[in-house]
Amino acid sequence: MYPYIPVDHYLLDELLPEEHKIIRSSVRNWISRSVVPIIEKAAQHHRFPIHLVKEMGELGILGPFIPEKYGGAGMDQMAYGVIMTELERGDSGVRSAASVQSSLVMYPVFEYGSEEQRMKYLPGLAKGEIIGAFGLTEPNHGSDPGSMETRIVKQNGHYILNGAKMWITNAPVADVAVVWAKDEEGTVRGLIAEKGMPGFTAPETKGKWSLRASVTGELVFDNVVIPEENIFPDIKGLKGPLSCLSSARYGIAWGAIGAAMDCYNTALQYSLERKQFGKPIASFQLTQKKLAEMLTEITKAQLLAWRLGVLKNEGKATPAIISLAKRNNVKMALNVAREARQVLGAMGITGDFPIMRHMMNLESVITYEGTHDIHLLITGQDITGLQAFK
Ligand code: TGC
Ligand code: FAD
Repeated sequence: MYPYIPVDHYLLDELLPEEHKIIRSSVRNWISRSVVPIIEKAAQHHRFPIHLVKEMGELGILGPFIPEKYGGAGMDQMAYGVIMTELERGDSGVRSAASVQSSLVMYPVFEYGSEEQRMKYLPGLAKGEIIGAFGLTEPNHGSDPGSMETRIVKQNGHYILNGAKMWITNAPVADVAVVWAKDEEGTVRGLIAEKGMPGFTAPETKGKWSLRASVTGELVFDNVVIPEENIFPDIKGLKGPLSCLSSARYGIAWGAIGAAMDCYNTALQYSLERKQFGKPIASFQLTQKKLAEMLTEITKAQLLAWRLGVLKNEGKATPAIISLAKRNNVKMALNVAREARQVLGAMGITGDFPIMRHMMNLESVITYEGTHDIHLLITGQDITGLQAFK
């Protein structure tokens, strides 16, 4: 394993305020100290290192954009992005845990929850003492969540929840789940289900070849009684869950760069050391082509993420421009991982280096939070005004 040398070919550091560099360096050090030494084994053994969630809470990086009053760090969107890049340098599964907690659980509780819900859940989520999950996808409805079948029905002052969610990050270990379901009028509503509610189970999805250091499962609801106070009062319609996705997709656009940088860094250092035909393989033009193209694509993705961060801070980042960046940067990272693996030859397929793990992880990242093709269609709709989904 090589020392980590992050890419900054266009001196983007000069654009980052000191406070962002401080948080970045604390996350970077934590990844080097607490994640890198254990993550390959966790992935090989298909085990989620759950203690990392509490450690992220202690670092103050869960819900970093949530106001301090509710236990968050009160930081801006650029800080959130910078944190995500560092986390995904460690592993997409670690970034996933942080994405779900921050963008998919804390964000809706803060944005759409009552004051009681905010005070009840946010401080524990920020500390990593409570683990959250987000249930939108169903067995029959992935790209098209608007057709969801999960239902709530009002009865004697509470709601009865029935249905199932699938492919849910953290489901088996979650204490709370933000769940999206349709009411009797067919309107999408959000609610908080708690572990231990009778009729609520969360079986694990086993045998994944991707995100093996992250835990995934189902959320199954069989006549679960949901008290009225667990329903989000302030949001109705599909824009509720989709706005959470905008926050998470923004983080992923930054995060994927971390995985790409780790792969590029590994390939560069390996190619300078490895000799064939009496020379370092880095001296061959074809290796240099791979390295030069990786660096170029990482740099373009960094510029995209940085500008997106500025726009997000200014409230100008539309869902469509977030989609464009998520799509571009994840595909970039997957391409970089594939090229980097080739530079290492046979060694590239082993767990001695992080590349194969990143590559397999990125196969999920390119699928979740909207597939590569769904994001293309979102961009298509943005530029033509015509939607091609249906
Ligand atoms: P459509 O009619 O386009 O939109 C319905 C309403 O929502 C608004 N909207 C958004 N608002 C905020 N953010 C967004 N990204 C939004 N996209 C749309 C829209 O303006 C409209 O508002 P209103 O006021 O008019 O009602 O909805 P549609 O049914 O046609 O669907 C559009 C489509 C296909 C783009 C959408 O359904 C979609 O994005 N599908 C992909 C599904 C997806 O991404 N699922 C992700 C599940 S969560 C996950 O994967 C977590 S991984 C976690 C991890 O480990 O990191
Ligand atoms: P489908 O929607 O069945 O799509 C299959 C293929 O058809 C894709 O290639 C897709 O692009 C294509 N397709 C679909 N519709 C169209 C169209 N209109 N035009 C052209 N092509 C189309 N979900 C959650 O709610 N919460 C989570 O925490 C969560 N975590 C996840 C963790 C992992 C590891 C994974 C793999 C998934 C997770 N998901 C989660 C689910 C994820 O969001 C969905 O897998 C994703 O939205 C795609 O849905 P699907 O898998 O059902 O694929």
